[in-house]
Amino acid sequence: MLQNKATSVVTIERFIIEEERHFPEATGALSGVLNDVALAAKMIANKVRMAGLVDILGSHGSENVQGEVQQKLDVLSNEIIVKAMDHTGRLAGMASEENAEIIPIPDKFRCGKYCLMFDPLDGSSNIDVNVPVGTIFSVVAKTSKGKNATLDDFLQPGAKQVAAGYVIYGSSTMFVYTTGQGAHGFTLDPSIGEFLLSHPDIKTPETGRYLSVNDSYEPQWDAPVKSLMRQLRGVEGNRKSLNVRYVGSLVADVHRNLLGGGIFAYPANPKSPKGKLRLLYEANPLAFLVEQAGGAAINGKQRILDVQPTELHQRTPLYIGSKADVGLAAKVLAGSPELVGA
Ligand code: AFP
Repeated sequence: MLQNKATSVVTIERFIIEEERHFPEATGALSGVLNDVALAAKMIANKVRMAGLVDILGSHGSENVQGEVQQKLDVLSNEIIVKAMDHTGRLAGMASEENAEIIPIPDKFRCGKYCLMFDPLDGSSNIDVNVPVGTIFSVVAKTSKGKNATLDDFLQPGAKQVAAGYVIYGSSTMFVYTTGQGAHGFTLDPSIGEFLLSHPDIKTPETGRYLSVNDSYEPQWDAPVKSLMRQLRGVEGNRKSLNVRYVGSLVADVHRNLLGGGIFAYPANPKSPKGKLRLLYEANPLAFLVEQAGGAAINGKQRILDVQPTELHQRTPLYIGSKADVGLAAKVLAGSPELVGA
């Protein structure tokens, strides 16, 4: 943890500008995108903080494309991000977990060279019980020729991401991001409304302390997944047992494991044959970030960042965290039938 002096804090804006200097050809557009996401995050943080005080809790009544009931804050957060990003001239299109189709840049605004994908408020079913929630985002460069982004621009493997990160709305609000130059964390100082550098160059431990998995699916897991979980818990094989910690809010689980070490797993099961989590909005950005911190992420048979996406709302099994723990998962799961076609 960085000890800032009150007079020498590093704001996220300053850090992003200083990072940009490593790329003499940079136009500043990507820095602008990151700053815009940080602004949207502050607005969402404000709404999340007020959630218990104003009457915006509970289901909004509509269902998103995944058939899940939306919370009001999902809708608000989605709108906040779209409105913060659509007019800047830096993006050629957006894709959100909450929208079935690509979100185009309105005709009245200029288009830019980046595409933004995001899950505006992940873990939103936890809001009613005051559990941390998060925003996850991913940025790729547009590769198609026209003015507006096309589906193919969004369907690039995670290895092509130019930036990714998450915001955790917890006991404090943190913004953690990477542009491929390490993973860096900033904590929101609400008194001045700025994200301040608090966790420069995060390195996740090689072997973890925590295992995060929803155990209630155990009867539905296949044999290799069951064996992996038993090994991670130290009841099979000769590994030291991990501590089980599962919030059920992906950003909170991944954030804790990023700092403390460990593995988060969301295996496939018959109800979710390709897992529950989304490749583009959740797995890819978190995989990029965790790899930059020295960790790893796989779907069980291959590195998440190498998966070629085929659809916008594609789901994937996910095993993410400390290198040694994810390495064990890769070994144990090799040949697991759940992964066929994943
Ligand atoms: P919600 O947004 O519906 O709360 O889902 C959260 C989530 O997508 C992710 O944040 C969790 O890791 C995962 O689902 C939890 O799923 P289970 O309840 O099946 O364990």
